[in-house]
Amino acid sequence: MPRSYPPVSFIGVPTDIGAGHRGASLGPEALRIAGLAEALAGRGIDVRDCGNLAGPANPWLPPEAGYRHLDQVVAWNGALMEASLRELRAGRMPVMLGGDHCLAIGSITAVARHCRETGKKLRVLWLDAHADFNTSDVTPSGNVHGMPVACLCGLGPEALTRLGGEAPALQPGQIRQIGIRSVDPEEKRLVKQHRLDIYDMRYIDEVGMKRVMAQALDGVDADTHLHVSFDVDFLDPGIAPGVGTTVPGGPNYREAQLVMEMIADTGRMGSLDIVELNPVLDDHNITAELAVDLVESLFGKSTLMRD
Ligand SMILES: [Mn+2]
Repeated sequence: MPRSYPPVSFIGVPTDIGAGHRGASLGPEALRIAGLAEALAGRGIDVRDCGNLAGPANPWLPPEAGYRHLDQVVAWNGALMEASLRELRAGRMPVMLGGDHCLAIGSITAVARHCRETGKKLRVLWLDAHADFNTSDVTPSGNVHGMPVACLCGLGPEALTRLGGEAPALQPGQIRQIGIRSVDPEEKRLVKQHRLDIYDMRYIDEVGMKRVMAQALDGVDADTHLHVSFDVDFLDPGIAPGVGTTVPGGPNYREAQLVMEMIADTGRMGSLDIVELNPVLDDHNITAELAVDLVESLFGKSTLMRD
């Protein structure tokens, strides 16, 4: 029997406030144009598109005290946290249409708070080329999209680490990072110090994606809320050119499908971010269409009836 999914709410967050290239602000509309709502509705899922959140414009300024646009980043993440929490409390699954990856701070802070309120265990799967564990001391750029994991773990400005009141929102042990292949020099020291569980591309090459996913999902049970933070730059740029920070050597199409299908098999996904899609850099929206294809797999699309 096909698995049934909770009702889904799209929350569009049209900003590139934490990014190093302009254009991720157009991501929500590109995902809509690629047919994301229709694809999920076609699988029998109740989809409500809540439209786009509003927030400050991108002033495109250099860093101040190690951060670019910190006030604007806080404003967007605060609005997103409130919107996500509202959907979670209504029993719906928030699907955040980004926007750049700094928005995971608001999205995951809401999920962490909801899990504390409902007594659920939280596991975050971070699909990305980058570890996103920079701090203001070590960041080469000041772009906050390179810092969300550190902020969620309590390393960062109070306005972000305490977005949900309690800090840290997450413990490093709740996160599994998959597809990582670009970590800044000082960031390497930080992820080691904080013992982040990182399945980098070398490890994926050595043991294979199936074993990687089995390990990353180990311990996920009926009491677990699984949050998937899908940075589109996770994918190999050969199949997904529409992102600002391409890094060669990412998962290919089949590996990415396997990741999504194994997550779907758990039946525990409770929230999702789709971030860093940059239509300005894309080729006829093919990266958005690929993202939609992969998200369908996250929601249980498979070639055969498997159960
Ligand atoms: Mn990222």
